[in-house]
Amino acid sequence: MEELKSRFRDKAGVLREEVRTMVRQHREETIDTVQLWQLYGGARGVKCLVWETSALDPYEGIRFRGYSIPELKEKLPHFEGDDQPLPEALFWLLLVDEIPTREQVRQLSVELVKRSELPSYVYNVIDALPRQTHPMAQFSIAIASMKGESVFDARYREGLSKSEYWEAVYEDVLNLIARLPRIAAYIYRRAFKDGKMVDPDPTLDWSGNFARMLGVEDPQFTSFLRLYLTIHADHEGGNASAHTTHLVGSTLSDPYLTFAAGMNALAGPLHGAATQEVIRWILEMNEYLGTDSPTVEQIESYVHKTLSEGRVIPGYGHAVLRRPDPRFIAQKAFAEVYLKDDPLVQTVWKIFEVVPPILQGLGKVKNPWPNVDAHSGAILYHYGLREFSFYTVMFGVSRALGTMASLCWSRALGLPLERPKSVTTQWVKQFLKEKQS
Ligand code: CMX
Repeated sequence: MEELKSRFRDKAGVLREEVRTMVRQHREETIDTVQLWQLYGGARGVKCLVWETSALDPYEGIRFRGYSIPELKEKLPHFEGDDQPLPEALFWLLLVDEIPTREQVRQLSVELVKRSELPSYVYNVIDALPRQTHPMAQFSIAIASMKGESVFDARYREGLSKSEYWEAVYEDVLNLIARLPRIAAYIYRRAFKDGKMVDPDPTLDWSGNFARMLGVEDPQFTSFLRLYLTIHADHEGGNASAHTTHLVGSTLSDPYLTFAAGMNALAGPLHGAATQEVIRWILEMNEYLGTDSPTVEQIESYVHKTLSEGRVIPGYGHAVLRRPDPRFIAQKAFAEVYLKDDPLVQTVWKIFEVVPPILQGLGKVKNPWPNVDAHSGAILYHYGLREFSFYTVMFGVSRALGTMASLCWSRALGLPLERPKSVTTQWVKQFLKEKQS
């Protein structure tokens, strides 16, 4: 058994016992109560699921197993000659709550290359779709098409015992993570380039190979990609893609269909597709204004125009965060070093100056600050990935690390089918009436 898997087995055994004892001893303990606004308000703030791999504080932002992004940048092993964290090192941390050594990460990178071969029908599935099919639809379909590869499904049919679910899920999860860059790169190259696939290089890491397969050989881009794939990996369990994955996984649907479901949630413009919407919005603004470098005043008037049309400003606001997103800040810091003269990047920074006071002035927006999606597209665009409909696929490749590590935990802890209770408005009215009488 490979080292990561055996470490996970040991950790999972311990936590499973702790949780069982805790639930037995504190079964009736109340944690928050749901208020009526939450019932109709997208369940904001309702604590109703367990997610071991990360936690989101409204003011501090995300912590992965307790580590902030600056701490991850310092503590996670780097690829030789680079100063950005390795996302597969983050996966190790998320799964077993330990910072891996450089050698452990190297072995994991090699393992991922070994598992990265795609069944040939996956290419055929993608090829059967019109080239202009949205890349997220292609991504989801390609992932779902691999259901037949699921180790979990095969072993479940043979009568797998519940205590062994995690092990079969772990195999699927590693295979899926290994394959995602190939799928994403094939979609990109087929839709927008020559359609030829580049094989991965076993001496490279997960991100290095992804950059190579995309056809972007600039080492600075690879370095950014390592940061990008690390910071997009996880954002606790309540966000739509993570929660969808958690929900579908709880039915014991296999990890391929489970993750594809999460990707369908990520594809919405209020969630991961905001990354494409930001660039679309900026390019539309530039075209409208007839410039590549709009002034602060010009941006201000365009923001007002967008709001007056009843549209949202993409890349701004968040359901949980109440400060600028540390993932935005991390990308800004990268761009300040390497891309400070890029006009699109400069526009992103001017938007950061202009939008928060305007949104604050509306009096209803709870978080006027930028989220992760406000910055990422401008950096990808700089390195030549100008086809912004592809950006959410990049986000999705990263999101596999957190959601799939969490899927392993859900099965290791034996979490049951998720099934919250819904009520009708009639029930709510009756409830209020009885309370008032
Ligand atoms: N521009 C304009 N209006 C906004 C806004 C924005 N960026 N963000 C919030 N609002 C509005 C809401 O639409 C809502 O208006 P109504 O009351 O008229 O319906 C009001 O402000 C209150 O919303 P909120 O409680 O502050 O925010 P929510 O938790 O309901 O929604 C989010 C959060 C992200 C959907 C919202 O801020 C938004 O639409 N942002 C733009 C899209 C975006 O960037 N999404 C990416 C989020 C990060 C990610 O998941 O990748």
